Order: sequence, then C-alpha cells, then structure tokens
Amino acid sequence: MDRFMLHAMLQDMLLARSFEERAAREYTEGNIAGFLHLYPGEEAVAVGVLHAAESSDYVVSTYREHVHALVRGIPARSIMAELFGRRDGCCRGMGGSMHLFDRERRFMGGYAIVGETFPVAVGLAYATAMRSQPEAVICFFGDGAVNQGTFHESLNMAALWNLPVLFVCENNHYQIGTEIHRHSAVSDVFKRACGYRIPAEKINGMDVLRVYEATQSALQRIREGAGPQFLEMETYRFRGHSMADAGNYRPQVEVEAYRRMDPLSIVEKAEQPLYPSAENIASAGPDTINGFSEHLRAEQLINADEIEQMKQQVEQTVEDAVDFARRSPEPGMEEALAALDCNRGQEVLI
Ligand SMILES: Cc1ncc(C[n+]2csc(CCOP(=O)(O)OP(=O)(O)O)c2C)c(N)n1
Ligand SMILES: [Mg+2]
Repeated sequence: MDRFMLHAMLQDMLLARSFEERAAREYTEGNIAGFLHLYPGEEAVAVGVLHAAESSDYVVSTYREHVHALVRGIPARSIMAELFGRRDGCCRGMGGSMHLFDRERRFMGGYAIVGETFPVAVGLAYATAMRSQPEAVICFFGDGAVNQGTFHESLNMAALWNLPVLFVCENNHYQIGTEIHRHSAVSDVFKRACGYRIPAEKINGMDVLRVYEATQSALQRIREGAGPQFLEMETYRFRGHSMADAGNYRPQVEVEAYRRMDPLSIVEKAEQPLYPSAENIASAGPDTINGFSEHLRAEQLINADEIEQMKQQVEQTVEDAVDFARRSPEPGMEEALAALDCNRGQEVLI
C-alpha cells in the first residue's frame, strides 16, 4: 500500500473520531435532536472497508453510519447539517442522524430498523447483476442484526443467485445492553454464513490494515464472480449504544482494555483475543502512543509534523462543519410536503 493511501486512512480515522466526539458535544448542548449513535472505537472498520471499495460500489449501512458516510466522501458539512436537521444537510434536514443518504456517491442509506439493510443490499445487488456490472454492494450491520429473519432470507437469496454482496458484520459484542453470548446461540458470527455456503472470515476489526486487506480480497472474489462474501469484524464501541445510554452495563475494566487497543493506535498485527484477558490488560500498559501513527512513523511513512498538520486540518474541518450547520436554515413545511411526494411515479432501476 502506498504512502498516500496510508496517510488518507489515518486522516479519515482522525476525522471520524473528531467528528463523532463533536457531535456528542453538540447533542448535549441541544443542537442535535432525536437519537445519536456514535462510532468511536470502530473507525478501523469503516475506514479499512471503504478504502478498499471502488466509487462504483454501493454502500448500505445502519443508524450508526456517520463515519461510513464521511469515508464515502459525503462532506462533513452536509453530514453535520443533516444531524442539526438543517436545509443544507445531505437529506435537506429531513433524514437526521440515522438516515443519511447520497445517491451520487452510492451511499444508499443509513437504516434505523435492525436487519433492514439486508434486503436493501440484496435488491441493489440483484439490479447490479441484471446489468452485468463489475459493481459490489457493501452491507454493514451489527452483531444484533444476525438474529433477524431478514438476515437468513437475504443470505439465502444472495447465495442462491450468486449476488455481488459483501456482508460486513460490525461485531462490537453488544446489542444495546445485551452482550453477544446472551443474544446469539452462536457468538462466532461468521460461522452463520456457512449455513448458506457463503465464504466467511473473522477479522481483527481494530486493525485498519488487516480490515483493508481482507476487504480487498473479498471484493476481488466478488468481482471475479464468486458471489457473496462475509466478513465478521471484531470491534468495540467506546461509548454507550446511543447518547441516551451511558453503557454502565459493561465492566469498566473491559472498556479500558479495549480503549488500549484503540484502532487509531494499534500496532500489533496479531489477532486480538475475543475478550481482553488479564494478561492482555496487564501488558497493555497505560500508554497507547505506539499506535497506527507510530507504526507509520517507525516505517518512515509519516513524520511528527505531518501528523500534527493532519490533526489541525481535521479540527478545522469539524469546526467548519459545525459553523456551516449552525448557519443553515431549517427546512420549511413546503419542502417537507414536496419530499413526501417526490418519488410518486418515478420508480427507477438504479
Ligand atoms: C427491528 C428492530 N428491533 C429493535 C430495534 C431497537 N434497536 C435499535 S439498535 C438495537 C441494537 C442493535 O445492535 P447491533 O445490531 O449489534 O448494532 P450496534 O448498535 O451494536 O452497532 C436495537 C435492538 C430496532 N431498531 N429495530
Ligand atoms: Mg452490536
């Protein structure tokens, strides 16, 4: 992987973290209403997967989708304005945090219903297959979604029809407050794909390079006609499920241990254990500076000044996004009514 790409990945991870932490602040100040599900801790998944994708691929995501949208290239300004419910947001302020959408960038939505992404992705993949295009559909979902009926129906159809879908499970071990072994009979999520003869792999989702490589190979197989592929990304959210959830059901030691595996700072290539062991916690030490950026520095692929510059750029981008959102007007009733009507008689094959 070239230097330029590594820098872009680091920059996107820094932007993602900063954007989300700022969104949390704006929420507590009352500038963002409704639900707000944040992504800190999981950045390596969105960044690794979407850097391996082509701009012609489609992306479908959940309600925890701001970072997928950002990495896909939707400007921070129009995402922040959407969170603020303003007219200059990517859905003109009428979608909000859980419903980002950008047809031009083939970002086919955040969806609030758990398991809703599967049939949407399969439908898109079917359309793609009918047109014989070398495009893939990337379908993000959480570990909680694999217990929905849509998961099984969609995987079956995708395999049966050899559709170009990459299923990406963001296994952060929790479905709101319920830990995976309490909600799923099989907690190795990737094993479920075997039931539909879909090749599947478990990946360390805290390691952006590993995520990138695994995605690149899976997408290549899809483009060669191998049909659907499945990647389980083991990751962790540092915050609660949403801003309404303090996440107190998790042992503090667990949160701390995962923070020490921060994807922005991870250096080890080895697979991380499913849950942090006592040795893991003890050996992690208090300092996470030996990180992804440290790894790039050690390889002489970046220097301290460049990292500092990147951080400043990211802060400016986020500040500018908030400023833009604040200045943008709210949509009016007429626009809301027009939006309700806009699809009537215009069903199209995308
Ligand atoms: C069909 C349905 N049932 C319940 C909910 C309420 N709900 C919202 S998020 C969520 C947990 C989903 O967890 P997971 O899929 O692991 O995603 P994560 O939030 O961890 O990213 C639930 C149960 C919903 N939105 N849709
Ligand atoms: Mg989860």
